[in-house]
Amino acid sequence: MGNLVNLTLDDGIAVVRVDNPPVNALSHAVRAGLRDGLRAALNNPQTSAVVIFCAGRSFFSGADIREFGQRPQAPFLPDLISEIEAAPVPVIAAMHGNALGGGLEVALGAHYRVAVKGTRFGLPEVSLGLLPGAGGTQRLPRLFPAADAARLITGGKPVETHAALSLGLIDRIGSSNDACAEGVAFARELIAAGKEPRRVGSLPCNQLEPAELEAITAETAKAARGATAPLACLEAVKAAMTLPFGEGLKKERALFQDLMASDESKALIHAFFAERQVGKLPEAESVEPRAIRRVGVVGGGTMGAGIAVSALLSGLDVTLAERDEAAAAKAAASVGQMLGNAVDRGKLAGTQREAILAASFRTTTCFEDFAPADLVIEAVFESMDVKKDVFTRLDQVCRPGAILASNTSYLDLNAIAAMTSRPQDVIGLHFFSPAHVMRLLEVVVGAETAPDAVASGFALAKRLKKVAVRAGVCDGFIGNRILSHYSKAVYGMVLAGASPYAVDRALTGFGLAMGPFAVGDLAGLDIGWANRKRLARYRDPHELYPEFADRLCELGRFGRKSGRGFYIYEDGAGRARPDPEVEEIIAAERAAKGITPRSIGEKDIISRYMAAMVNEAARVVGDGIALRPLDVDVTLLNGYGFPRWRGGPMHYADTIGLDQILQDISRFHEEDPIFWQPAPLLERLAAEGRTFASLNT
Ligand code: 3H9
Repeated sequence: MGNLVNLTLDDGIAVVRVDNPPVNALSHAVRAGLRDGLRAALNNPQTSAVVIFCAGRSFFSGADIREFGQRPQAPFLPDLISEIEAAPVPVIAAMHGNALGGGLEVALGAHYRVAVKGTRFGLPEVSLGLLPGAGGTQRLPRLFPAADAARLITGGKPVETHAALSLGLIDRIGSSNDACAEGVAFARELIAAGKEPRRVGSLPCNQLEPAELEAITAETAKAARGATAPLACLEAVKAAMTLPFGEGLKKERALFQDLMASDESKALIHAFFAERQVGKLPEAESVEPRAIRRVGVVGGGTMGAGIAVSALLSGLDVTLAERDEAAAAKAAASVGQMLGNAVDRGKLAGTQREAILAASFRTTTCFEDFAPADLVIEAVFESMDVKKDVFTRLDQVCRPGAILASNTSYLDLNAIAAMTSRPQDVIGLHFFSPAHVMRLLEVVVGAETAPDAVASGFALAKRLKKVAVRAGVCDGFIGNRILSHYSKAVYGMVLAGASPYAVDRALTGFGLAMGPFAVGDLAGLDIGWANRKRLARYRDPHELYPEFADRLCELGRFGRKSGRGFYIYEDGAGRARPDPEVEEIIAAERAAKGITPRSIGEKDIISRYMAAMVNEAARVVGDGIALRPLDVDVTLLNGYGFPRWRGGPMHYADTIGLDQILQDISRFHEEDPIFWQPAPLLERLAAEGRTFASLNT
């Protein structure tokens, strides 16, 4: 049974207890131990029921993802689950924490299911580019209403205990927090009532109406944005409805194996582990983060208010400063409204909103009110002079040891820190708009930032349920620096002949949530315009500078907020329509520059976009701005809409080959030798036959 599984028998009830921290993944050793424990229990004539239970914080969280890609070793999970289902005495899954993926499939193989309050149940395989491959797609629709089963499997989102009970996934919710005791008590009741094993595989499968199937197929395809696993999940569910159970299992297995071999699942598994590794920082490993309870926010615009809301939703106390009473009242109204939206979305109860606003939030016009704060985040206008003034004043009023953070998205953090007498306490906390929604937080580390201030930035991100990435100081840090570069490639393509609409179409086809021109319109074209003006003095005079984006801004076309940008937004519903006037402006610029437009196909658009992104990302890693390639991937996945199923730009580059990226760059170099220069790190790795992943240690 090994040392991870232990078996006890008390008054006819066998308890198979698994203990494989941290999340009870179903590793080879666990599967073998579980099988041996089950067999030993069933071989004992005294056993009248078996309870499967996990120690620690959770029931099984799924197959052991670290074993994927290695040679599979028996016992295989589907066989083990069939053995559980075939047991001649009732088997009860007693659950707490999470019952996910293969873990929930074990529970579906059991005959009865009990869980304590707060347990979450889900089949998240789709988010790893897989489908539930141990009978989940065949058993769930036999227990659950068919549409709910299909959505749970294709969407991968877990359900909570009460929903699980009402949908028929579990038989009861325990009255205590002790899952094992609940399982044993349930087992005793079942025996007393003379209950037999109840095998889900023997139940008839619930069916989807044709209209429901059509609707679910359409919504799944839309949400997939080019990923294949969600539709494969649906195919497996359809097999459950049309084939006998055993045949359905075979179909599920075949689909699972195809997905397991796909680039998509490798990319998604990379993303899963990258998001966990990104928080592992050598510099902050042995230090304790500083306690953060009271937060100050300077500036109540969209960003400041979003930051305040993010902190309030995580139970922090917030004081927000604005320059005068009118601005403070406006900021308070925005915060109230954002919290109201959280109520509408079911994230917060209306009474909680009132309680938060009454007890944990206040505005001020006076920096002295930041005296007790543990952390103050500046989110004022993106101007060095304004930021310097704010930090000079914060330095005077904040208590020693308080962390002073800037939300700057481009500016030099070291110059900001130099305005204080405590540069060791200054960090960048670069939130993404809307700050209470977007998952990414760049923690920018200045030349003198103390390790415990860095650790505090990461601890704060965790509290705010965000993914933090460590970034060094440079113009734009990781994400915006790379964005600035590939934006130039995008503008360059348009100048060379592509229409902005064709570029957006090609890139959404590649899997991006939105094309770059639609994103520009959403963010406001004036932001990029201001940035280009700021950087104008550093521009190479020989560089081919596209002016059409500036022309649009000069015409007051700032994007969605002004009703026109690259697209026209006329109906108020946010629908975007291409605009011939934009094409005329671009055509006029080409003519003035003597450029004969040529056709640039979808494939070429994607190659240029990706080559520019990967090339700058390689410089960002080479310059030490990002610690590892995986930090770039996590940044682009969580802040820039990069398709998760492609794993991030560095993983994508490894997938298609660094040589290929270099060849593309040298092909484009012939057209524009200033812009297309290969990054030294990219050249070195390609020459050594290595991948970006080889640097992800
Ligand atoms: C599957 O089941 C396939 C089957 O259908 C068919 C098979 C034939 N394996 O996230 P955390 C590690 S596919 C290995 O920080 P939390 C994780 O890397 C699987 N390791 O904790 C981290 O390690 P480290 C379907 C795993 O409390 C540590 O555990 N299941 C696994 O924030 C702590 O993780 C899933 O997709 C695993 N399955 O969240 C569930 N899971 O400390 C995936 C975690 O070295 N897991 N680790 O960095 C999760 O969603 C979250 O980890 C969970 C806990 C919600 C469980």
